[in-house]
Amino acid sequence: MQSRGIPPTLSVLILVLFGACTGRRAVFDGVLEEFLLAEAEAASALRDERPLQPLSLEPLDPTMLCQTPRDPCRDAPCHPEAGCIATNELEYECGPCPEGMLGDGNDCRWPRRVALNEIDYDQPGPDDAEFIELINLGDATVSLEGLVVLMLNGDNDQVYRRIQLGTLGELAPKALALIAGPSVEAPADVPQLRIQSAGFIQNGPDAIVLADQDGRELDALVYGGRLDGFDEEAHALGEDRGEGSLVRLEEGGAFVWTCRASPGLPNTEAFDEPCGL
Ligand SMILES: [Ca+2]
Ligand SMILES: [Ca+2]
Repeated sequence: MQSRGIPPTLSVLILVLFGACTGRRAVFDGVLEEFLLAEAEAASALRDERPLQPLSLEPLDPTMLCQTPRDPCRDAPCHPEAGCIATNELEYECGPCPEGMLGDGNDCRWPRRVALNEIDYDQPGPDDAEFIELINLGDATVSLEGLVVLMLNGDNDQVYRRIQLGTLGELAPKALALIAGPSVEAPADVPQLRIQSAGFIQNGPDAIVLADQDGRELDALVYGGRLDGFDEEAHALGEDRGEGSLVRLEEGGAFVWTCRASPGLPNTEAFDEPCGL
């Protein structure tokens, strides 16, 4: 059986082209690799006495052989402010993201300024109107994809419920979103994630942590009592005593008790006891 490897004339042609393209190895190496693979396959088939497959080589475009090497940074794969550094003709590295931004240099983004805004964990009678209200404090619309609410049991520091927020979609600046029990009444245009069971928020002392997909804590609230391991600022200054809820009245401020829960609406006031006056 006769070898169907690279004919001698073709080998010479390859060497000539190689010489013409000295310093432009990237494209040439790819072409040469194709020839070598074809020849190796032919040798293997002869050795194994397998039928030879037709040798199919695409017609060569001479202009491709001597192209200027491809610049891997040509298509600007990195964030514009991170910068791109070509490490060879095929690979690149991105510089660090600008200060304050998150990401790996390819993708840089400002941190999502989503925060806890209100919680109603206790109602008179069955706790079927519990809710957690979230707010986008940033100046840009953000996706809630990847964010998670972790509900921690204060007795053992274990997460007793984990709620992924991706289904809430996007949140415009200063807009609100809700995780709400079955009896909560809220404006229809507020994104809502419904929990169809009463008592999904323990009455405390427990904690709620809002975190992103990298495990970074965006916000935290300790309610119904004190817990070790949390910043002083995370502890609510009041308790939800059936009526009302715990609300934040200013950005980053403490949670205080109010008689009037406002699911899906701005928090506007704090009330002292007694409620209903
Ligand atoms: Ca409850
Ligand atoms: Ca509210």
